[in-house]
Amino acid sequence: MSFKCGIIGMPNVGKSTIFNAITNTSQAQAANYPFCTIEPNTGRVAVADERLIKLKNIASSQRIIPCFIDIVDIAGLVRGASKGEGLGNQFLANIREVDSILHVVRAFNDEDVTHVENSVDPIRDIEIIETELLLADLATVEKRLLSVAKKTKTNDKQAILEEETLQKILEALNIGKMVKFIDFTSEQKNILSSFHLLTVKPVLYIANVNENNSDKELFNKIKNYAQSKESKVVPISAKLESEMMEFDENEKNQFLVESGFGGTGLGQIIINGYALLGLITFFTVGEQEARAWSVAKNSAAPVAAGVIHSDFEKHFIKAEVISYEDFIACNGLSGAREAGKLRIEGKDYIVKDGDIINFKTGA
Ligand SMILES: Nc1nc2c(ncn2[C@@H]2O[C@H](COP(=O)(O)OP(=O)(O)OP(=O)(O)O)[C@@H](O)[C@H]2O)c(=O)[nH]1
Ligand SMILES: [Mg+2]
Repeated sequence: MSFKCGIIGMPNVGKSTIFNAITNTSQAQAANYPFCTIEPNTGRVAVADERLIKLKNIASSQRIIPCFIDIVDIAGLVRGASKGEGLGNQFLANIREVDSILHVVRAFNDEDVTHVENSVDPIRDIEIIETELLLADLATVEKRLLSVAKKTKTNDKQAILEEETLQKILEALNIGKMVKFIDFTSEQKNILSSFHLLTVKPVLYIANVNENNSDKELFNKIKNYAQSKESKVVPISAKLESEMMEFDENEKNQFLVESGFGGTGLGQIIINGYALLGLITFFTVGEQEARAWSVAKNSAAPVAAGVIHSDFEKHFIKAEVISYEDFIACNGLSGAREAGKLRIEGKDYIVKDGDIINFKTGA
């Protein structure tokens, strides 16, 4: 199972350039005119995790298999998209399909690069996009309320819960509050995904900054905004990264650090994106492979087993668990077992980041 991150933003702000840089391809056409991208581009990136190398070495596994994230480069969005302006509806349908959003915001000055609003103003740009997402959700909720009203007349319990949840969402959207900031009951939370809303998705902001990341004024505006939305911003220079396609990962990283960045754009997105999505990593380690898997934080052991194979969740019996630290300290499985660090856990066990797990299933 891999997670899908959608790249969104205003037209011509560098989304496809960033997509190419982080997927290390030239797959997406990037050009200096708005709406260059129409059909979404998709690429898959491996999540680098140094722990995998150590696990492979200790267990003498033949190979490493990292987790993967799918990146989708989506068409640009303008004012009125929720009413069909620009590539409106098509764009919104592409966003519905992703698990989380990478919102690219222009934070570089270059008179040669067209801005559809004719000036560089990151907060205005963010607000245009987020307003369109809110309006799209509003339309979805209003439509759904009309269809559920027919069922509530018959006192259908599920329909009543749905209507009550939709009303709560409607009130929030009407005051400009995104769905992810609403306090839902667990019953309401359970039906939320069936509405396919947009403002429920986690957003990580990407500031497309100039080549030496020196213009802190524009960047800090985005940083403050991101903080106010309980999110984060990663600075990336699309231009600089797109000029380093020939570099290997280490060279790229070193060059970017020297240029005033925290590392490669992809590295920064993964570090910040994982936390934002509430994802953790667990491992399976054997002679054949040392492999990383992603699961949502606070997942019980059977859910984690289900990530490996959907049948494993149903037929879960128990999990043999060693923490990453214990596995390293005891030099592997047998050492950990001898030291009493291998735990047998049942279906209520909450998987921790770094756990090395061997699932026993009846499947
Ligand atoms: N100076 C400068 N130009 C950039 C930067 N990033 C992108 N550009 C240029 O901006 C133009 C648009 O880039 P794209 O990556 O196609 O932008 P996009 O957001 O995918 O555009 P649409 O698909 O049309 O929405 C291209 O000419 C890029 O070379 C940057 O960091 N600095
Ligand atoms: Mg594009």
